[in-house]
Amino acid sequence: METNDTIAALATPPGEGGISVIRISGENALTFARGLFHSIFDISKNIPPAQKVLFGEIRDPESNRVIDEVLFTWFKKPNSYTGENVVEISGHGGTQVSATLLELILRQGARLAEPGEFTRRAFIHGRLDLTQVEAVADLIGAASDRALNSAVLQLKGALSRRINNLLDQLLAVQAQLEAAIDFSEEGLTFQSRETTGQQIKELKNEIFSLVSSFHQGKIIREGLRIALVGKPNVGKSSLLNALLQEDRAIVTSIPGTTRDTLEERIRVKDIHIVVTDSAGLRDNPEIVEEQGIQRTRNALAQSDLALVVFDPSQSFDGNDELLMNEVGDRPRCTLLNKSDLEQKWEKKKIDKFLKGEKPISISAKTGAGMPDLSEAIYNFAVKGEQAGESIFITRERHRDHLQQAATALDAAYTNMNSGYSEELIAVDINLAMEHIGSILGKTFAEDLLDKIFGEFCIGK
Ligand SMILES: Nc1nc2c(ncn2[C@@H]2O[C@H](COP(=O)(O)OP(=O)(O)OP(=O)(O)O)[C@@H](O)[C@H]2O)c(=O)[nH]1
Ligand SMILES: [Mg+2]
Repeated sequence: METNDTIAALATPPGEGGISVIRISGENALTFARGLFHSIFDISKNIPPAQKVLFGEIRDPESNRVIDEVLFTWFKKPNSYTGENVVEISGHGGTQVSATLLELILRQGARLAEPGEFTRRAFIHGRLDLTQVEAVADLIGAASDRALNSAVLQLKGALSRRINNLLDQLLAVQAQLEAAIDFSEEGLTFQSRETTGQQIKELKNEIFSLVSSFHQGKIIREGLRIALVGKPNVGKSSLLNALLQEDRAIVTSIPGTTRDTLEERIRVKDIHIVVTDSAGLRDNPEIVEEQGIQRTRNALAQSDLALVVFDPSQSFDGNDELLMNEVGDRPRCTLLNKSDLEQKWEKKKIDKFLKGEKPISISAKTGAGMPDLSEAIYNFAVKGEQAGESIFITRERHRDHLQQAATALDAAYTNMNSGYSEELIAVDINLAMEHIGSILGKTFAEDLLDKIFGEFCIGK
């Protein structure tokens, strides 16, 4: 992608609004704006004061027709979002006004920006590292206060500092190893192998603790994914409706009512949740139902938490057994529904599945027990935060690099203890450093950038 031309785009959403902002970035940003913007402060002859707002109007240079009254801001490189010369023009928010304005700027010689290209330039000019770029996308997409908070922390460089700190420590270990390699024959003594080994182990543990924050980080960024599972007719769809407080899913007394998966969003306190209702699990289903059950399995596999629904008012059967097998050891919250009806079996029937977990009695019909369920969901969602980790890994990309770095350090530590040479250990330390560096974008592949910037809209 060309990076030395001047780009322009509408930075605000298209359509009618209070204002619309057009952003121009690149060497010629001011030159292109000069022919269009007129105010008491004559920018055709003078450089406008940086980061100060000027009031004036935009005129079509060919007809001299006034297009809009605007506010004009000039950012001189490198003190701008992209690190390049930037002009921002805020006009009245209207579809035609902003289209005409943009058209005039493009006619001066600017090129229409690609999605995310402004942020991409900020990255290329070192204004943001890759974790901060991702944080910009997360900030824009934040659907809850917690997601916003985490994105801001990351944008402010909290994760970058932690990662840079890891890099510094790895570099120090590397230096020790190099010194031992280079000067070993001169009889000089350095830090002992034990001490270096200990440092490697501590770094590995620190990285693992970041890796394990991903579970929580993902919930913060994307919301908690919950799958409602149970045999047919236990009241899964009724429970979805109760959680949503509206009649969203079809509920009937006929087992096998739900065929397709249904995904809905709810909020428990400040937790953003995606709940999926799907077909009841049972043996020997019909063809359509069979497909539905496959979707149930997918929903279960993708969930962070399964709400496992039993109905003790019906007899306990092989489908309840099937359910317990399907759920296995997944994180779950076990529910005994229809508490308003007479119970046919006792909770001890499922003791081997519960393994000490206390099931929650609810009634999707009367609403009994629903506050307990909300509380349990909330506690599950925030449990990692109470453990005190303040920085969370929110992206799989980060998790994967950290995981691989930790694996490399693990190998280095084992080799250290088995008496292997410093050269060999240095190879693994190097590998760990490459992975950690990749998180910040110190080394990257173009297609990775395309993927990351592809998340952005035009104008960002
Ligand atoms: N008394 C009582 N009836 C309930 C309760 N929850 C659900 N039901 C009834 O149980 C029947 C089945 O409810 P659904 O919500 O359709 O059950 P489901 O698990 O989604 O069933 P499938 O979609 O067939 O797998 C309906 O007649 C509901 O009205 C409850 O808490 N108490
Ligand atoms: Mg249903």
